[in-house]
Amino acid sequence: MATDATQDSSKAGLVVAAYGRRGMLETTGGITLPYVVRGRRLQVCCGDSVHWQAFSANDPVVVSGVLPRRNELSRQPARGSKAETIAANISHLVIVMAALPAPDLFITDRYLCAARLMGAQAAIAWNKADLAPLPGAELAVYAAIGYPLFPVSATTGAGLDALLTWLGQGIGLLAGQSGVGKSSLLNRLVPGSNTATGGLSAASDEGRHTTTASVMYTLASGGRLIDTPGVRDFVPAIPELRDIAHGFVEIGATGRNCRFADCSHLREPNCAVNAAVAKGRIDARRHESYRRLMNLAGQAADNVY
Ligand SMILES: Nc1nc2c(ncn2[C@@H]2O[C@H](COP(=O)(O)OP(=O)(O)OP(=O)(O)O)[C@@H](O)[C@H]2O)c(=O)[nH]1
Ligand SMILES: [Mg+2]
Ligand SMILES: [Zn+2]
Repeated sequence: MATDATQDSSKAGLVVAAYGRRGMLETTGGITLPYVVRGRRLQVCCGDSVHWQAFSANDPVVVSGVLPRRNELSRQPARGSKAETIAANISHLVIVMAALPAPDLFITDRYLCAARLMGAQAAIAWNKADLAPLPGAELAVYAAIGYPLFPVSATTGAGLDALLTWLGQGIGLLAGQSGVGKSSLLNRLVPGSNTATGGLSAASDEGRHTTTASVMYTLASGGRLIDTPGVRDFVPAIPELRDIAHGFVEIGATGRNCRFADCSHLREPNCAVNAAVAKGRIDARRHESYRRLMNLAGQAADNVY
């Protein structure tokens, strides 16, 4: 909250990188400055709009307030742990996938769920298309429920114009498994950004977790793009279990026809969602994905509260 009494003399800024109490912000004039957060209570993350003041030319500027967030992407790291905010004020979430590391569609579903619940547009970028073409059959379910699929290559640059057009002037965020090429895409889209990239582990074909913090860059279009650390798993922080159904667009829509208004679409009688799964109108794996997330989020809630 921007409640600081000194806020009148403070200036506006945009957090482009946050490392705990410190980070980098961009002034309204487009200058990037190091900052430190005042006080213990203020939580600052990449994408936050903040108030800041300069007290001495040699010290980092001091962030004294955070404007209300339009939304935030948060994850539930482990049972009983507090949710971790990855970034705030996101308009477009790009889930990056590739043939290697092997895609985990459950992770994709959970990012899509998080995006929908936070009110961000979402799309899938199939990277490394130079190595393996977009698996149309496997990903058809996503096109069918309305998500754009962009085959791209950070190596050749193929497909990036379409992705850039979709991103527009918003604040985009690259999410996905470690090693799918998020930082490589960022480097290709923002020449000179020199973000570190890493190979895959020879033993496991998994990423090496090269990126360790979310960092925002500016695209030539003026839009923004945030590179995030890759994940091995992703469980969105969703306080209300009943919201999860609305994060799965086809389940939320079909669920309006269930017999019980508070139907969880798991085992209730006269569940329109279960009927649609039985008829093949809702993808059974997506429904399984929904069921698993309900279980995981339920366990997390049991442990936190
Ligand atoms: N052939 C090919 N290789 C790519 C492409 N994009 C990335 N790579 C390779 O994939 C590996 C991982 O790339 P990164 O950009 O570090 O992946 P990341 O998603 O940022 O990984 P984390 O930071 O660990 O989450 C590197 O060896 C890249 O060279 C691509 O389009 N084609
Ligand atoms: Mg990276
Ligand atoms: Zn139902």
